Order: sequence, then C-alpha cells, then structure tokens
Amino acid sequence: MDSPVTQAQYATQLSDDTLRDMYRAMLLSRRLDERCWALHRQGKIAFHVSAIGHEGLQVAAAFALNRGIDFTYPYYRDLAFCIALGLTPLDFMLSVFGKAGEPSSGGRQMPSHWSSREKHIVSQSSVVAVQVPQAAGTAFAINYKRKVGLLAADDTTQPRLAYASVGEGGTSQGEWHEAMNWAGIHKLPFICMVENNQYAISVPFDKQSAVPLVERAHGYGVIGVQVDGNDVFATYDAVRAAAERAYTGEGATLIEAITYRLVPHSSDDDDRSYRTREEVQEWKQKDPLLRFQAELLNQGVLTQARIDAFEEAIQASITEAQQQAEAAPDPDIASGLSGVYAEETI
Ligand SMILES: Cc1ncc(C[n+]2csc(CCOP(=O)(O)OP(=O)(O)O)c2C)c(N)n1
Repeated sequence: MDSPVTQAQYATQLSDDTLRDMYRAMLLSRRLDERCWALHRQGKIAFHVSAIGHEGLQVAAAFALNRGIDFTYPYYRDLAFCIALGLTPLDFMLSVFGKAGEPSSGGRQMPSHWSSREKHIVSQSSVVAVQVPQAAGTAFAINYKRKVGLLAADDTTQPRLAYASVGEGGTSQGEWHEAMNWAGIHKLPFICMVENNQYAISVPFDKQSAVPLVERAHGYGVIGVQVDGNDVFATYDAVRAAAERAYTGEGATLIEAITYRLVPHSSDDDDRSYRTREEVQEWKQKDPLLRFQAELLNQGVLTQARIDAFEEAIQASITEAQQQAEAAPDPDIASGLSGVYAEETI
C-alpha cells in the first residue's frame, strides 16, 4: 500500500477559524440528520438516509478540495459533505418534504440525491456506483483540456479534478472497477473516496472482498491510501495530498476511509437483524463529532461557551428551515415532465 500522505501534515496548517467552520458543518449535519429521524418517526416525512458517523471524513474531504470549483459526485450518504459545500438546512428540509423549490430536483428526486450546478455537485442516479465512471469521465475531460491548452494547471478558478464518493458495497459493482481502471490508464485528476462503513445494508465487508479494499488500487495503477475516517485531521491530509497529486498531473487516488454507520442503513432498515448492539455501542465511543470536539477543546480552538452557542444557533436554524419547508407549496403537477426532455429544439 502506498501511503505518501502521513508525513504531509497539511492539517497542521488549518487556521482556528477553518477548524471551527469544519466543526460547525459537522454539528449542523448531525443535528439536521437527527431532526429527520424524528420527523420520520412522527410520520411527517417518508424517508431518510443518514450521515451519522460519517461526518468527520465528509467534512474533511470537502474542505480539502477547491470547494464549489472542483467537480464532485457525492453519494446519498454525503449530507455533511454537501453542507460543507454550502447546502443549507432549508435546501435539505425542502428535499425531505419533497417540496417545490427544492434545489436538487424541484422535489422530484428522492431526498439525498444531491445536485447543484453552481456548487459543481453533479446529479446522481439511485443505482449505486454509477457516479464513479461519470466522475472519471469528467476527470478525463479536465485532463484533455489541460493537454490541449484550454486549462492552466494553476488556474484555481476552474475545476481541476473530479471527486467521487461511494460506499464499500458500491465497489462490488462493475462500474467501479471500470472507472478505477480508466483512472489508472489515463492518470486522471481523480479521487475516489470509499466511505467504508463496513456494511452494504446487511452485507458485511468480508462477504464482498477477500482483500482489504485499498489493496485493489495497485491493480489499477492508482495510489491507494487507507485512513481512519473518524479522524478529521488524517482524512483531511489524505484528501489534500490526493488533490495536490491530481492538480499536478500525478494521477488518481483511491482513498479508503474506515468508518462506521452508527444508525440503520435508512429509515426503512432494522439493523438489529444483522449486527449486535455491543458492536454499535463500541463504535459510538469512536464518534467522529465527539472526537473532533474533544481535540479542538484540547487545542483551545473551541470552548464550551462556543460549542453551546453553535448548538443554539444550529437548532434555531433547523427549526426555522423545517417550518418554512412544511409551509412550502408542493411541486406543480403540470410541470411533472419539465427537465425530463430537452426543451429547446435544435
Ligand atoms: C446496483 C444497485 N444495487 C442495489 C441497490 C440497492 N441499494 C441501495 S443502497 C445499497 C447499499 C450500498 O452500500 P454501500 O455502498 O456500502 O454504502 P452505504 O449505504 O453503506 O453507505 C444497496 C444494495 C442499488 N441502489 N443499486
């Protein structure tokens, strides 16, 4: 396994303000997520898929990219990632309530199928892993533009890499292997983040692969890095180093971030049928939010008073977003086919 990032220590260069912004994004994601579980239990929303447990690696990854400029292909579990890219509580509440004005699809897609032209988040399908070859294709286009002189390697106003995230279960799909192979052959400015939470719904990782995931990187000719996904600093370093390699033409990186999903797969799943409560309890001790909070308190970047202020402001913003979304109109039925077929004729 190549692991050139451990000495990089990009994270040590993060300012206190940035670290607090990262903490706030993680906290907002967690509280918004918890509210959605409650709304589902109250029968107010139909479905929720959660980022609880993944917030550390997602926020670290988003902050390590050129946010809003580089192209990203997140998957449904990437609430914290999208919040770090600027998704607001109202945007998300409109999607879980399926209301008009919802930014990803106008309330037509399932929630958590992120999309934002302005934030360079590319719309995804419900079929797992197909976002990975799409992202590799985008990376190919970036490479091509660079080669023909349409894009300067140091132009930070233009997208210089494509980032895709996927669950470890998604890596069992053929598309994932095709994308990684393509990325290796063409040395693409591409990052594949695998959020390895150890289960694809009820299927544990040892029923999906005979080797650690990161070892597959070698077979495709890309750099492979395994990182503790509950460690914000380590994940930031890994993604930042991968981004630098992409920007400087050194090729693609597969990052395997080890984490754990602390809640069921979705609001439709009962995880008691396939994992023990003791196992879940053990991983709760490694909660990335609590760990990051403890680290920042220890460094003096956070104080209990600041944490309390964040909590209060975040809860107020979520309640306001919920009220606005509940009061928002449903999508207009007459517009049901808009955005499905091209509206201009050639
Ligand atoms: C091709 C395909 N097969 C099955 C499904 C149903 N499905 C949706 S999510 C999921 C589990 C994916 O697990 P993983 O990739 O590990 O991501 P996680 O949900 O654990 O974050 C499955 C099987 C699907 N959407 N697409």
